[in-house]
Order: sequence, then structure tokens, then C-alpha cells
Amino acid sequence: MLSSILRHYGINDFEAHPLVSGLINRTWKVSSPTGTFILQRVNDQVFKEPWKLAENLHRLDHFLKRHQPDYLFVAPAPDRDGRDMVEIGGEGFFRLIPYVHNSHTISVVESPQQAFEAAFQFGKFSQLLSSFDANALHLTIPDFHNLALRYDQFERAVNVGDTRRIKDSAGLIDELRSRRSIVEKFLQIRNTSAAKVRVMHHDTKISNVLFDPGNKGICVIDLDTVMPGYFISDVGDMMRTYLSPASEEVKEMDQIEVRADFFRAIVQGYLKAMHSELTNYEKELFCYSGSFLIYMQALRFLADHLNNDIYYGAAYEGHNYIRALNQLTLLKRFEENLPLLEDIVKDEVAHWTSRQ
Ligand code: GN1
Ligand code: MG
Repeated sequence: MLSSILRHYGINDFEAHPLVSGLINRTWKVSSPTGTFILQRVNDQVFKEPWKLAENLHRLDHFLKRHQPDYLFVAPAPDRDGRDMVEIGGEGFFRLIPYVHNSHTISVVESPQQAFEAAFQFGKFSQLLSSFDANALHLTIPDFHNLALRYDQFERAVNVGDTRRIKDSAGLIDELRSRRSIVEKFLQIRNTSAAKVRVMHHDTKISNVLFDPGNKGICVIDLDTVMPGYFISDVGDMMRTYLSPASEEVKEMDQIEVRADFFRAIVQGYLKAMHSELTNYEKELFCYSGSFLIYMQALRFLADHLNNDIYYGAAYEGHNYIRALNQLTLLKRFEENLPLLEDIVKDEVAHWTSRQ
């Protein structure tokens, strides 16, 4: 199958190794005499109109080449017919991305310095695109971070999902329902003009940042979910994925913790890039970002468990239940630390305000 795809790019002689990363797309590293590439199969169950991804990337690339020529924007390579994405009948949609030499990715955040670099890179991405009209982008996944809809989908799963699983999840369902105020606050934010619609990445895990050999961030990658959105999406997903030493996959809930020095690094790195763009109202939402995103992921994992794992899949019985419990535990640790975290935000915001 890979040979027939790569033929479209004029590559006949190659070596390909699957890369295991992410739950959604399939990825290979391809080495050939013409260069090294990342080949990706786009999951068209999730991205229902894959050509929208290609168009978005094209528009962003065009804007950045014109206005920010020094920024490395990793755009897909055109095939022999000049297309950014190729459809192979029966196999799906593919694109080939040039491999950035002297770059590496990391899969787990090990130091506040890495969290700082990543937060700076995600902030820089939105900042460089602040004069680009976010609404000119397609919604590659409509309502992706619409918490109100995610909540409704969760309630729907509680109504129509697997009866046995619903019964066994009663405790978790109650805990999530009792935090419905996080949805109310989201609805308020959506109705407040001081919460700006910006170009957001929407998948800010650490493996989506390229680092140079000196461990400085180079740029962000995996741009399929770049869409109009709120800054709480990107900052929140960093909190969700960088604060705890134990990832969403960990089953031992006592390993989940919120590390305040990593939190400070995220706020520092993000503000370094975005302090002059964010409104005062937005700057007060740093802590809410964490609750928002962690809660949304808990709802999504539990809904998927109740729906028999149709979205995320499961490697073992109860996998998405464990993931949901893990995220709820993280949310609790986050809530317990809120007074300390709010102080850190005040401190960092004051730092930038005094420099302006
Ligand atoms: C999915 O494929 P991956 O791992 O980058 C999901 C994210 C979730 C994440 C949880 C398109 O991302 O929203 O936060 O799993 N992406 C999509 O691991 O649903
Ligand atoms: Mg991804």
C-alpha cells in the first residue's frame, strides 16, 4: 500500500517505519534517496472533509510566508500533480510532510523548561497569526472544543449507551454532573466579546512541538485541528498534559499530581508570546483553562466508554473508563491547588503588566 502512495510523489525506493503517536491519524517515517519525510494517513472518520485540512494549511502557509518569512511552517509537500493531499481509493487520504532535520520531538514533559518552550511556541503561533482572520479557516472538526456540546454528548451517552456500563459508571457520572458549572462558565465566556476568537492549535501536547538540539522550541506541528477558537483551549490542553507526571493512560490514580513549577512555566511561556494580545479578561482565565480542558476530556472519555469505545478505541476492557477516572482525578488535584495556581497567575501577569 505504501508504495502505491509514495509513487504519487515520485518515490519508488524507500524505507518506512510506523511511528506510534496520537490516537487519531496513522504515521510513518519514510527515508528515501530524495529525502526523509513523515507520511500520514488522515483519519476521515474524525476529519470528515479531509480537503479542508489541506486548504487550511495552504492558507496559513501563504500568510506566514508573506508576513513571517522566518517562521518555519511545516507544510505538506505537493505530489506530482501539485496536490497537498492524495486520495487512494479504498485506502484513504494521505499527505507527505518534509522531515525537519536537526529537530526532535519529546513524548513526555520532563522539566519546567520544556513546558516553557512549548507554551512559548504555541503562544507564538497564535501571536504570529493575530492579524490573520481566524474565521477564514474551515472548521476541520466542527464544535471540537464546544464544551456545552461535549456535555450534551455525555448526557446522551448516559441515556442511550451500554446499559451495563452506565450502571457500573454511576459514581463517575455523578462526579462529572456535579461539575456542570464549568459548562455554565464556558457559555458566559462565549458571550463575552473580551474573549477573542483567535487562530488556535487545539492539540498542544508536547509531541506537537519540534525542539532543536539545544532543546529550544523550533515550531509547532500537527496542524489539523488549527481552527478559530479561544486561548483556553491551547493553554488548557497544556495543563492537562504537562502538569502531572502520570499521563492519561496511567491506572494508578495516586500517581497523578499537579506540579506548580510546571504550571508557572506554562503561564510564563505563553505570556511571553501573548501578553500583548490577551485581554485582561482572558488573563483571568488561565486557571479556568485547566478546569475546562481536563473536564472536557473526562466527559469525552466517559462518553466513549458508555458508547462502547467507538471513538478512541480500547486496548483493554474498561480502557476509556480508566482514562475518564484518571482525568477526573487530575481535575480534583487541579481544583485542590487552585488558590496557589491563581497566585502564580497574578504574579506572572503582574510581571508583564509592569514591563509595559
Ligand atoms: C486525540 O490523536 P491525538 O492523541 O492527537 C484527540 C484530542 C484528545 C486526545 C486525548 C481529533 O488526540 O482531542 O485530547 O486524543 N483528537 C481528536 O488523548 O479527537
Ligand atoms: Mg494529534
